[in-house]
Amino acid sequence: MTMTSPVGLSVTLRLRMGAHDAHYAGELVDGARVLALFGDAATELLIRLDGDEGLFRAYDMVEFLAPVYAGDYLEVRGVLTAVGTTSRRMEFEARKVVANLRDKGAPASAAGLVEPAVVVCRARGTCVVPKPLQRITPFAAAEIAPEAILTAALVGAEVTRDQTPHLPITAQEIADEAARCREAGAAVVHLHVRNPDGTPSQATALFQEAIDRIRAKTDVIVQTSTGGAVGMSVDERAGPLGCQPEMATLNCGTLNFGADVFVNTRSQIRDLAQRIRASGSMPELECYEVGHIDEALTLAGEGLLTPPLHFQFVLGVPGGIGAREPIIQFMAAQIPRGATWGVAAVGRHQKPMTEAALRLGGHARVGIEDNIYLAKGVLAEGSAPLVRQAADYARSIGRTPVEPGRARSLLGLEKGP
Ligand code: KMH
Ligand code: ZN
Repeated sequence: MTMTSPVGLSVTLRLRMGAHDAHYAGELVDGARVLALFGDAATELLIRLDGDEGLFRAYDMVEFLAPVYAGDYLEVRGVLTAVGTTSRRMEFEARKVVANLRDKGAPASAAGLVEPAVVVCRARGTCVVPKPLQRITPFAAAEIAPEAILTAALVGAEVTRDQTPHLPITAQEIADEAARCREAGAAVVHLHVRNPDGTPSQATALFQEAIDRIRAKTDVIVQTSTGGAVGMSVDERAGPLGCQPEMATLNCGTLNFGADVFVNTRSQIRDLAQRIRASGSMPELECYEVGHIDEALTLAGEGLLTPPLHFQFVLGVPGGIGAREPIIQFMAAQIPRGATWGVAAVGRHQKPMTEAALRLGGHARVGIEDNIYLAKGVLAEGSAPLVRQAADYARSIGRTPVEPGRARSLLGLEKGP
């Protein structure tokens, strides 16, 4: 992925202040002239982002820090700091890089470089581009990678057959569903298993049976859960690692999880990270809060995770971070270059957040673990229709759902199934 978000997009203008810009005595350039340059930088950012000049709505901070004279060269930089539905937040800085000498003894034309450059003005403001004027496919200008990895969360630990008759329970039902999801565009299946009575299990033998049956039918990447169900011990949760899965989840922090608490203490996270590494699996870093990203980065700093890192932002869990587009942008902006990210949003948030993630250059997870409805009041007949819906949307904005082989190389997964 060349760029995960347009946040950070910058433009630079450099130009000379002439005698016509000198408004006050002593050839002093007025501050409004510098603000006009900030306006031009903002306009270029909007053109690059939206294909429209947009409107400057308000400055919320302006600081004039040094005088500007005729003959000065100014370098003006504008940076995009946040993108809302129509609003675009920016920061600006103007620096004097060349100045006329203005020395009594020197010729009037004497000038030189200003080193280091002097900051003459800083500002922060908000521009607006109304939706109908956003001509460019959102964020196309930010070089969104064309390929997208779709993950199908087939089973989960919380959904019951009372809620939906389309929940797969037996190994064969799970394998059939995995194959249907692969057909619909999924490259990865996020796997939980159930006991015959439908209750959640992390038993190695049950996972092995499901994985064997999946392998007999399809080539998807199998990503086993190490989250299991709320209340399970770390030993129990680590059961599927006995199958040496290609990928395994690593939950990066504790949170309120509906009426429960999903406990992942710092020592438990480290314990599971070590067990995942020992099993030869690649961790998928599940982050339900911004701080969980920092915890994952701390683990990487401690040498417990090895890049390339793959993050899953889990949004909309009651008690966890909200499911809103600016949250995705913010979370995506926190991860290091070379890392990949996806979004898994729960319930009614699944469809809009999947679409937002795909627009923003991320990957996405759908499936009945997180959401049982295809549309309002319409139960999804398994996870495959949800995958198909996401794949259709991806293609409609120019992104291609990849096959498992390509997903393996995008994720940096060395070993195959
Ligand atoms: N069932 C949730 C408590 C994971 O798979 O790692 C945890 C979960 C995350 O589903
Ligand atoms: Zn899960």
